[in-house]
Amino acid sequence: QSKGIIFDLDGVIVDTAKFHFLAWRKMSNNLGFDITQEQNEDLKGVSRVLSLQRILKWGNKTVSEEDFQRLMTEKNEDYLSQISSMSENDLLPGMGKILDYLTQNNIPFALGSASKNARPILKSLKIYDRFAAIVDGNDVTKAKPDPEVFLIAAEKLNMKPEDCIVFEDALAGIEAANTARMISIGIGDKNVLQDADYNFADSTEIEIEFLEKLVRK
Ligand code: G16
Ligand code: MG
Repeated sequence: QSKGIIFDLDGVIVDTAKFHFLAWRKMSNNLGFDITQEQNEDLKGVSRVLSLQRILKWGNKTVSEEDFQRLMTEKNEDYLSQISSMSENDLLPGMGKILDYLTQNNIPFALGSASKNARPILKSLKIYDRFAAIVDGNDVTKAKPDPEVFLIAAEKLNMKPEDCIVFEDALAGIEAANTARMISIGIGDKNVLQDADYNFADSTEIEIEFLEKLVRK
C-alpha cells in the first residue's frame, strides 16, 4: 500500500509560466500598459479569469463583459500557439526520473491544476496516459487556495487526503494542500513557499530514497 501523489502542472511538470507571461504581456501592451516579471509571480496558479481581473486592475482598466471574454479568448489563442511546439523534451528537469519511478512502482499519481489546457499539454509531453486521474480548471468551481482541486483528485485516486502528497510551485497551491490536510512539497523559492512541509529549489534535488520513504503508508 502506498500513498498517492498529486502534481500541479505549470511550474512543476512544465514551465509554461513564461508563455502565459508573454501572452498576457502582449495583451496588456495592446491595451496601452505593461506588466512585469514580478507581477507575473502573482499570476502563478491563478485561474484565467482571476488573472485577467488582476491585470486589468494593475493597468487601471475597466472593460465590458464582452471585451473581457474576448481578451481571454485572444490571450488563450496566443498562448496555445506558443505552446503548440512542446514535446517530451519540455518536462522540467528531474520530473522524468520521478514519474518513471512512480510508474514502475505502481504508485498512483494525479494532476491537480488550475489550467483549462492541462490535457493537451500532458498529451504533448507524452505523459497523459500515465496519470490515474486528471483534475483541471474545467472540473473546479473554486480556485486555489481553495482545496477543491486537490480534494477531487484524492477522491479520484481513492485516497484519503492525509494519504496524498502534493507537488506545488505556487503559494496558493501550498495553502490549498495544507488546508486539505495533505503533505505539501514546495518546488521553488523557499522564502515564498515556507508553509510547505518540504522544500526543494527544483525537482532535480528530490532523491528517490526520499520519495520511497514518503510514499510508504
Ligand atoms: C496554471 C498557471 C496559471 C494560469 C492557470 C490557468 O495553474 O500557473 O498562471 O493562469 O493555470 O491556465 P489556463 O489559462 O491554461 O486555463 P497551475 O495550477 O497548473 O499551476
Ligand atoms: Mg503551478
